[in-house]
Amino acid sequence: MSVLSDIAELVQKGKAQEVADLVNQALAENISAQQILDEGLLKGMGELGVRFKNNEVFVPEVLIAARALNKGTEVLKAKLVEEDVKPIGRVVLGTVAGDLHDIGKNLVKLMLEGAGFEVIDLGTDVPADKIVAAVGEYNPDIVALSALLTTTMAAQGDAIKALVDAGVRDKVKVMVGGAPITDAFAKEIGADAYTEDASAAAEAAKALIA
Ligand code: B1M
Repeated sequence: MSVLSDIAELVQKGKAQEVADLVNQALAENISAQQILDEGLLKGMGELGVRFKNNEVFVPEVLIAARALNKGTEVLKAKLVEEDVKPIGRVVLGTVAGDLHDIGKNLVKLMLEGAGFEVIDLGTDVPADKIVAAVGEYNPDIVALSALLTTTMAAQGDAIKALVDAGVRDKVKVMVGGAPITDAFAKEIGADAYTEDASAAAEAAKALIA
């Protein structure tokens, strides 16, 4: 079995330290950070997601797997993020109100930082008024919003409306993403950009501030 399929399997078993060790081993074998992410860490979480949907595993197992995945991305971060680079822009990032999913958001953060952005991470379950307050406090170039549930995607629109109502919509670009989000939905709520994955999010952010 290859180191990448071992990583995918150990993510599903929630073995955080073993995952971190194997990520280090894969880097030592000159496997690219992107490949480790896609074919190891995310593949494992994707497979677990199918078992979660089929009621073969439940919330505790998924939480433990998420912790293992995060531990693996921490190891990759050193590789993906260049140190001592002057920020090219500032992003306020968060998962919207009612939504606790943060793995995709954390990947977006990693990729944005890798692309040279300073990222203010507001965390999960972030209400619209907190996003407006963060725009006032941090004066970001971009607000980036994640949503993973069909029941919380509307909160991205609520956040944009709150920015309009507060008179600060024109000061920032807004990017949205997350599994249920589509380009059509992003346009409908008045976002400036939608991307399907975290790497594309970093590219889109660079284009937005160009
Ligand atoms: Co949740 N969950 N979950 N869950 N969970 C999903 C999303 C679900 C699809 C599972 C399923 O039924 N198949 C389903 C949603 C159904 C729907 O709405 N259509 C679901 C559900 C129903 C729920 C609960 C309601 C379950 C319950 O309690 N009965 C509950 C809701 C809690 C809440 O938020 N209020 C819940 C809870 C949880 C856990 C807490 C157990 C855990 C989250 C742990 C954590 O995040 N720390 C969890 C997990 C892990 C999942 C699955 C298994 C994996 C999600 C994930 O992290 N994927 C997921 C099933 C699945 O996706 N296969 C599922 C990996 C991650 C890298 O992908 O976040 O999509 P993703 O990010 C992608 C892109 O979307 C994109 O980039 C990333 C890739 O590069 N992206 C952006 C994300 N944000 C972006 C922002 C951008 C651009 C791109 O620009 C700003």
